Amino acid sequence: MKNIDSKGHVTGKSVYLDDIPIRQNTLYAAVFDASVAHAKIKSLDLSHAKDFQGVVQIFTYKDIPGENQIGGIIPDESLFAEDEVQFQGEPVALVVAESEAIARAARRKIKVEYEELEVVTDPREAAAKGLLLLPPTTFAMGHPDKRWDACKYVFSGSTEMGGQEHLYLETQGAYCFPQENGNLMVYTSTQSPTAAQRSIARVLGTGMHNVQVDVTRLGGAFGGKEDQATAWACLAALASSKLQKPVKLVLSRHDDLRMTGKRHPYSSDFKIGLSEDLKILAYEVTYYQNGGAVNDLSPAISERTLFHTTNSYFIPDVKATIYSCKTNLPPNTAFRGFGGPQGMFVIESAIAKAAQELNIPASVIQEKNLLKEGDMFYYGQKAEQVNMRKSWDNAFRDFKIEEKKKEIEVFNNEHRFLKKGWAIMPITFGISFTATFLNQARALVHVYTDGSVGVSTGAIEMGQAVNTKMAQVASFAFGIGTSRIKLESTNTTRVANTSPTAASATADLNGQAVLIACDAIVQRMKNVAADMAGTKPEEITLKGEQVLAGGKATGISWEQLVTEAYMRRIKLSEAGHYATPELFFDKEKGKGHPFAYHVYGTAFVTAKADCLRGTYEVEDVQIIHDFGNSMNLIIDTGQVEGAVIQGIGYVTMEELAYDKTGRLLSNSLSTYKVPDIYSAPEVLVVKPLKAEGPKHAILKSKAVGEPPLMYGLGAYFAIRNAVRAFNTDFDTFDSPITPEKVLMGLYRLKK
Ligand code: LUZ
Ligand code: MOS
Repeated sequence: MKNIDSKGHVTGKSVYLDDIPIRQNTLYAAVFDASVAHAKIKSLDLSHAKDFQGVVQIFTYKDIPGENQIGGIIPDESLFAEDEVQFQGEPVALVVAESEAIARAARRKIKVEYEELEVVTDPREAAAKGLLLLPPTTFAMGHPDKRWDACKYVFSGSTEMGGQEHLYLETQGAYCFPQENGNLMVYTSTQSPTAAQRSIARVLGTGMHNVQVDVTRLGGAFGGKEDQATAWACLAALASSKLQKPVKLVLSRHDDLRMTGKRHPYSSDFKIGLSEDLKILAYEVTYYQNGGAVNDLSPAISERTLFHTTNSYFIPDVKATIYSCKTNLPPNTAFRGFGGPQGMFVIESAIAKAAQELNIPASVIQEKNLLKEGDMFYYGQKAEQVNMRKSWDNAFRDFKIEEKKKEIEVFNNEHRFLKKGWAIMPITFGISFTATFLNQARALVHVYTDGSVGVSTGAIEMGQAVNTKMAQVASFAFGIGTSRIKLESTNTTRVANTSPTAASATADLNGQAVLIACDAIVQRMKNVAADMAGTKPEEITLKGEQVLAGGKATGISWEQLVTEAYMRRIKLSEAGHYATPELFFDKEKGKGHPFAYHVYGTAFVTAKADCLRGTYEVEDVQIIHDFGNSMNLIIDTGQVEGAVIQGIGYVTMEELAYDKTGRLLSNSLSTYKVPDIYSAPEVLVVKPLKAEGPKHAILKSKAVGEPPLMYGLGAYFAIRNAVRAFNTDFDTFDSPITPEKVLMGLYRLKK
């Protein structure tokens, strides 16, 4: 089944925030933001901007009727700066005017005097100065300290990993208008309508029941709208509520790039110990996470880094510590993978380091330590239905990796300035929000009298086709075609207290809620059908829009059944609630069962480097991916392909640059390059692993959003290996591996 949105997208009829028809008297807002990264505000002069023709009003923190507070996990984030700014791009004032152009022109007339304070942009410097967002967190199993002596080989090193801009096509924005009795209607491009609703209520000093948030779809998000969509919704809501007029606030691309946080850069230290036969016995890692100025989602992202510290390997003695460092950058935030890739990059670097010192391919060490059924993850969860080994073996078989390795060796011997490299990237990714309470969802299902069905859930459609999957679930439950099913917008009055659409878990959580709601309706309908067909409800099945009894046709159609149920005054609506069972986690101990299940897979990646120019190509990416029993292989494969390209961009060409003053230098699409079709690998193969899906996955179809992003890390190591085939002194672990770094590395001498 195709994405139900395909036609709308291709014809341009799909509705995004900017497609919502404008109401009369709509005003437009622009954010005036801090131009320095750390300073006291000595004075703020709004007078010239206020006098600007067409300006209606300018808001600052002084105009907030409730609290100037939008922190999601920890209340440390103000909506507007008060007397101090902490990053360039921090909102200081909101200009509301008759047009967007006027609002943006007028904000330039605002004058601020700053008394500049020390700017810290580097996480290690922040840690050294005690600038932490949170106390450091450690997860451990066993005692690496006591193991080093027993190890035949011990290696240590450091890694750097840059951040990543989300670059959703649709920038952040919101459109609000007042309703009767002080209520507010909010359209906003968010992964988390409930977070927007909650924060708006807090800022306005009102109840959540006075704020209705509605989302049709997003033009992409990738985590960038999990927490960071909230500010813009609050700003538009504040202006709309105060002025009692519709107010629209949409960030320009430049404003969005400058004002919003990104994936967290990490700087890390590792120590890895191996036995003579290359079993990893001990691993110790310290992460310095560049958190930006406030917490945002950093505590949860830190946790996921800790959870993915050992990637796809069993290691008996592990200790991992993370410092979430407070710097004067925009608050870094959720991004597809959510701290996972940063953790996996370090263990893969540690293995690569050991391999290069031992003069063997990293895959030899990887292979010997792959997670097996029943192994204990170092956070206390037992590994079950482990498909790691299987995906690895299938990759070797299906992609003829041994042959490919030999071909590459021959190629490298025959070419002086062209070198190829290869790498294998295994992934193991935990599915569930690491904050256990978020693993819940609700759905509201109506069967109308004509047999058509309306489904509302807490899931946000953001291009990942979750609505298509929800339609498939309802179609499966009712035994009817998807053309009868409509997915409603996500609206806080229909489905309340939603968890963000995040953590790859949205189809699972909301799908189960849809299934529960549909099944309750089906149960009631079966009673009616049994009565109509003169049999028992257990005998009834609904299939192909027909009622079957004992598997045989009854001649009763779905429509007839619905009509009869309605005439008998049977309830044809239901709200389903789902909470993932069996999850728990003790944060103090760092132990528990945080994930419903894991997603596994193996990617084989090859790259070619031009060792005169420093340029490179990722040639092949071939993947065995564990979809479980995919309910929609077209959509799921698309997710893998997109994630792989995004992952490759992350570790190759996407380089965020801030200067020492905390100014984003890569602040436009001419200075921040994302992969295009020319940088996509020539060969991208995604083969599904044949494996039973776990019971907590919706219809046994595994979560697919984030895990495959981490295959992209294989491109880093493949390119690095290609360059090392030319110069083995190129020995750093510094992502992204830009062509500049490759060029500088070609004739680099080991320190
Ligand atoms: N968001 C979140 C996430 O709030 N908690 C998570 O565990 C998570 N994991 C991945 C992506 N987003
Ligand atoms: Mo996310 S990184 O918002 O699943």
